[in-house]
Amino acid sequence: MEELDKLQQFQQKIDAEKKIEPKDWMPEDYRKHLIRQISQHAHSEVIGMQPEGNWITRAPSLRSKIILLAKIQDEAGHGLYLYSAAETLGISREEMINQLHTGKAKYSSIFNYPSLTWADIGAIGWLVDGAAIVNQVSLQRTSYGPYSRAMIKICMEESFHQRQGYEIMAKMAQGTPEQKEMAQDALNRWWWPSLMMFGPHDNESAHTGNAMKWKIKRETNDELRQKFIDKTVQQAEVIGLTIPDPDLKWNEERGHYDFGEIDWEEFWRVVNGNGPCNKKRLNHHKKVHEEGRWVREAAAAYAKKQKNKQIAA
Ligand code: FAQ
Repeated sequence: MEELDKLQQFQQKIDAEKKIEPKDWMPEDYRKHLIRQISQHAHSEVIGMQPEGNWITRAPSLRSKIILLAKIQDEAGHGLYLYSAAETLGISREEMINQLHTGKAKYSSIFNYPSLTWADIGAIGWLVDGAAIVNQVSLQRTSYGPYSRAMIKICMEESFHQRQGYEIMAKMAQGTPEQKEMAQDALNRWWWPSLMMFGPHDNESAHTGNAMKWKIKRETNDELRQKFIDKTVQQAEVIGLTIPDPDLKWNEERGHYDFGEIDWEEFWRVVNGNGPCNKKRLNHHKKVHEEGRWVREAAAAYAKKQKNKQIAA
């Protein structure tokens, strides 16, 4: 009875749009659901640095190099806010990294595609950050306080990222025919994987039911995907690029664009570890994590020393 009362009060709080904070009572399933989603979100931010890091040394100008460096550094920061938010739910950073390394925890499918040309850096900023913003703006209203606050800060930075990418695409689309071709080729390769970022259709999405009931998610996978498409089609038109979907068509009645079917086989193949770069991304993370062990140990030893000094004083 006591447990039922607590559950009822918890749901009432959620329904009244009140935030759940780390020390509040919460059902175990809510806690686990959040740890899964927030830690996977954090891993995505950190693994997401790899395709862009590939181009730091080859950025075509000092200006673009500085901007790209700042953007990638922001992604590391986003990962840290999110790991901290997940830690408030009672899981350690070490455990989360271990779950990533053993394949228990996922990260976004999108980062398993290669960044082959400089135009890909434009496409990542424009489409991948653009999709991330649509999802994260919605998550600003998520029911868990620390996650919601992390999202507010992240969204402010993310809008610069989207513009950085769109600027690259716009410049290339208005450049030489070869540059325009590179921009179109990048759009062709990144469009469908960007739509996959929103996850499976709602009727195939195992977690959406609970996520919506607990207001962890505020909009479903399909609703967010549609929002992203509606926003992005016009942006492509403005810079003279063509979205690679012959079925894309404005539907006056629905007030939305209709679009073609996503290749779900490809999606699940990538999610299950068999995309073009899955092994490379994970192996790189493991290697760098091991190489950085001494830094973490030194920082922890220094913190301990400072604490002991304070206690002695
Ligand atoms: N990739 O039942 P659902 C960024 C999994 S941040 C891989 O629908 P849910 C910034 C899902 O985990 C990008 N796996 O799941 C940036 C579940 O498996 P599980 C990351 C996927 O959680 C830009 C299973 O399929 N953003 O890009 C994917 O309700 C540039 C069933 O799916 C976030 O993480 C996928 N695309 O909905 C950084 C946002 N989709 O866990 C660097 C927060 C689904 O049972 C450079 N997360 N799965 O093993 C979310 O909004 C949700 O977790 C979804 C998935 C929408 C991703």
